[in-house]
Amino acid sequence: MDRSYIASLGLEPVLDKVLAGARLSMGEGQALYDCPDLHVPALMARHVRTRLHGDRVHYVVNRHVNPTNICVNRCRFCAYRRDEGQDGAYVLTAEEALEKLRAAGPVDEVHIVGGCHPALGLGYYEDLAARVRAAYPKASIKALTAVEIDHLAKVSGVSIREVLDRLKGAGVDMLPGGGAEIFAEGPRKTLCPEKIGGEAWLSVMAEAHAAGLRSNATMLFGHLETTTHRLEHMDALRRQQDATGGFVCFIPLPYLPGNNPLGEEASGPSAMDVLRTMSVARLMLDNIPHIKAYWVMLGLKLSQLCLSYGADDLDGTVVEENIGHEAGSGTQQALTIPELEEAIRSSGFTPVRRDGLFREATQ
Ligand code: V47
Ligand code: SF4
Repeated sequence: MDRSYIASLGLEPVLDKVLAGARLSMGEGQALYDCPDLHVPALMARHVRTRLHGDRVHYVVNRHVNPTNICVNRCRFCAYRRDEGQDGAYVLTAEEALEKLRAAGPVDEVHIVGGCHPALGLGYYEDLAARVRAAYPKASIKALTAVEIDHLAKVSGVSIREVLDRLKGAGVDMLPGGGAEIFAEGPRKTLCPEKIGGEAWLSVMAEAHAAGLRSNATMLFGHLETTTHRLEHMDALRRQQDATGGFVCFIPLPYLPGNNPLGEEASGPSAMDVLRTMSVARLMLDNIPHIKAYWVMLGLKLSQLCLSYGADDLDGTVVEENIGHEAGSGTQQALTIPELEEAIRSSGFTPVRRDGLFREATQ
């Protein structure tokens, strides 16, 4: 592939900007989505990921804890939530959550996320975070999405800033990127009408960054949205990042259609769409350092391919995952360190073990 081939596709100006490290416009992002040859955005994205990370691919030794699946919201894509009293509904005590963590052995990151419970208040989560911090003094604690933070503020009758400050005081380092879904109002109203809107999600993140917490950002794709909606989502994130700088990693999540009502209308993105979206994300999000190929939802093989399309992180050992698996993810529940490292090496990259904030973790 040479410059004349890229020029024949009308993408030479985009190539020049990518090589110069200049910001791509929405129109240029659209041109990358519309380019008939998937390998053109891929090569550009690979150039950027190499500039940022060399041949390094990150992974994390982590454990997910889902404190409750009881949720007042009814997102149409969710297979995880339950009503209070419904079969399978649960709330873990802090001790039960700790027990699950202990069973996983040493971890560098604890990922805490769950439903918006109608009554569980800030005290429960503060206590949980403090106990996790005491048991794992060095691990990163990544806890509660912007949606859960907003919900907790309402349930506990305190400000969002107070929720954030108290969680930080209890040991939380960062927020996971969930709940962003797709910011565009049209699809968002159909997908998750009870959830806070895109602006509110971004505003919670801005407050988190101001409070000294870092965070990730997700985008759920392959359902009712268009590629323009995806580009708007990415643009909103990069504008937020210009202002507050706290996003560490972007995670494009492929919609999984199992066991949820939306599955009657949408089937999730194709593998080609996943790969292209990784590349476009790497190219558009010039100010977010990391792009994650979340193997739990993508499958390990497609995640490995994503590494050549702009992603530099595979996420982690995980141990137990409910949100994707209840929605039909066919992947296993956990990967070992040797399995993750081998997956990275056999894709042509060098594995780097990290913590939640992407600081190198020692064995
Ligand atoms: O916000 C729910 C998604 C998210 C489905 O920050 C679904 O490092 C696909 O955000 N198909 C929660 N996705 C998970 C999440 C996450 C995961 C891993 C790492 C990080 C991180 C964040 O899961 C929700 C929603 O977008 N989700 N249902 C589904 N059917
Ligand atoms: Fe509740 Fe989250 Fe499921 Fe929405 S995606 S219903 S907020 S658990």
